[in-house]
Amino acid sequence: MSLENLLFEIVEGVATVTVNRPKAMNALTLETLAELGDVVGKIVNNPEIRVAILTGSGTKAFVAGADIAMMREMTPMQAREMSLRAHRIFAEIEQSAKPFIAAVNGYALGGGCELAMACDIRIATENAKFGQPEINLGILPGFGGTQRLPRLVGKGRALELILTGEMIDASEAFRIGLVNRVVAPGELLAETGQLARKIAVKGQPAVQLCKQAIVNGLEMDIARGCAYEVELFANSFSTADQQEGMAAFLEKRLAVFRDC
Ligand code: CO8
Repeated sequence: MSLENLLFEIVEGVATVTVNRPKAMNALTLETLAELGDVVGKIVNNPEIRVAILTGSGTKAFVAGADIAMMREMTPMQAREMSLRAHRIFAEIEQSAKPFIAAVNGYALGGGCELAMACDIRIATENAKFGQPEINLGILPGFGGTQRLPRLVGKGRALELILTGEMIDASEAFRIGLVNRVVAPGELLAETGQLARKIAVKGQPAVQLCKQAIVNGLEMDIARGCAYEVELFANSFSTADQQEGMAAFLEKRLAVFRDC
């Protein structure tokens, strides 16, 4: 698929996907979603890619939501179809064994906030703004916001954001745990890249088992989650990386992981 609305590059095992519709604040159309689905599939299936970064082009917006001009004429069936499509892509990001980092460079509203929340880690610039303004359009969040936001920040804060439709700035997003870190705008890609590379040099089986344990375990009660961890932990002892990691520590040298 040729990419008209996204930029995609891979450097040293780190893929960067940039939503590139700056004239519409990087709002997501059906075409943009189709391209995103295609690129996420490539990231998941390409063994050279170890970590992915999602960001928006320009300095104003990460993604200002689904494209309102496009949604305006939608029937309920079409809205359902678009919501389902996005849910499938966002679930693929979440369920992928590879870590996805959202580099939030401006407005992350509606579907944009939901895309950032489907990622595993969020880093925002000082000028970033987050919100679920769907209520002001007479609809509700349709790309997972009603589910992921309360899981990230708690029921009360999620209800307040979703029912008022008000935006919060990056420092408030940091305070409530919606983002991991806030950085100066000029430092976003360097900081995010540095974090991605720190993860990319780890042994991939361990990275993948950690993500699996946390993402799936969060949906379980604590007893089942801990039992799940026991099984994944045991699996990690069947890897060459476990032998290498422990031998390297005892021999006082850096580990050379082989991802197996
Ligand atoms: N859709 C379409 N166009 C947009 C969008 C959007 N979401 N956001 C901005 N634009 C366009 C504007 O229309 C404008 O276009 P033009 O220059 O042609 O007039 C251009 O981008 C620049 O925007 P502004 O002039 O408004 O710039 P400001 O700096 O004044 O404001 C804001 C920036 C605050 C981001 C403002 O544009 C805004 O509030 N945008 C809408 C945000 C919003 O409501 N997002 C939620 C959309 S709903 C959603 O995401 C639901 C997801 C689930 C969908 C389910 C499937 C059907």
